[in-house]
Amino acid sequence: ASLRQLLEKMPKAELHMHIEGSLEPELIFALAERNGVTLKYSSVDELRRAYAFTDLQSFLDIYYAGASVLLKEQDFYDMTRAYLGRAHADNVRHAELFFDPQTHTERGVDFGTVISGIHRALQDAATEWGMSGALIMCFLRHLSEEDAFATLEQALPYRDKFIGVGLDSSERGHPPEKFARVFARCRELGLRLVAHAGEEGPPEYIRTALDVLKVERIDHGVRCLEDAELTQRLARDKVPLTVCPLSNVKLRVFDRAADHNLQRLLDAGLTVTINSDDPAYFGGYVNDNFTEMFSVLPLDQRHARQLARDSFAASFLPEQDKRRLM
Ligand code: ES4
Ligand code: ZN
Repeated sequence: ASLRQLLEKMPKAELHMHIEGSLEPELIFALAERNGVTLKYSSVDELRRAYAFTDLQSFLDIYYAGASVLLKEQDFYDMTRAYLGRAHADNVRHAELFFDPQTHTERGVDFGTVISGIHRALQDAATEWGMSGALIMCFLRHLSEEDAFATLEQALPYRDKFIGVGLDSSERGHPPEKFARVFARCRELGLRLVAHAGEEGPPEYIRTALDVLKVERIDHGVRCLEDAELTQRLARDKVPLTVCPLSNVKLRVFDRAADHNLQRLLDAGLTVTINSDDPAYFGGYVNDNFTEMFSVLPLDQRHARQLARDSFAASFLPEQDKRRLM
């Protein structure tokens, strides 16, 4: 079989996907209509044309505007169902999804509405497709530590519906240390910990995410290669990096796909996984991320199998489930 067929067919886990980033323009317009929300854009095409980003912030502004159409439990269900169906078609067998409660609670949507709709779609995907899934609640790092603590309080009645916490949104100027105390509390609660670091921010943020927040995976982390000592540590400790190639190109972390450092990360002995980040905004789902990288970089079948295996190894699945899926 061709390399492309192998990439598409091989079972994989997706570990870095913001569910709000899976809202396709068509669904944004359908939900806006259903909920009587007025958008700044007059058509699907006009909205899609606005997806010309210059950096992380220019994307986040549009991403939060798109999420404004989500009001009811069914909206969160429909969004998640659409993503899981698409992921199932890409042979994703396990998905760990980020969600951003503060984007919704700030607009007056109840925390329970958000998590119940998303969680119900995960249950249905498990029943219908045998897909497993889990939720990771992200704190928006441009907001305060106090806001993060208030969000954690709202989440506690739903503790059985999510497995961990993460940190996302504007990275520069919002170092991991800002959330040291809230992550310490989450750790005491037995939550799994991850954080976005080293996407636009410096390698130092990767170091403090590990040392201060005590995260188990780094989301993105591509800028680690600027620091040889940090790179060696990540390799030695097998800290997974959840890399999102098409995202990095769209947000100009790298100018072109061929400039992406994925091959160098692998050559450095790092544990890397391939993910879609915000697939509706960045031009593709997880298989598109694989096929683009394998078409522009000299990667082979062995790399493909390693990336698939590490996607399960780096997941928060129990060991026996990992072994079953790998
Ligand atoms: C995000 Cl690409 C990226 N980086 C940081 N925060 C995010 N939220 C959604 N996508
Ligand atoms: Zn992300």
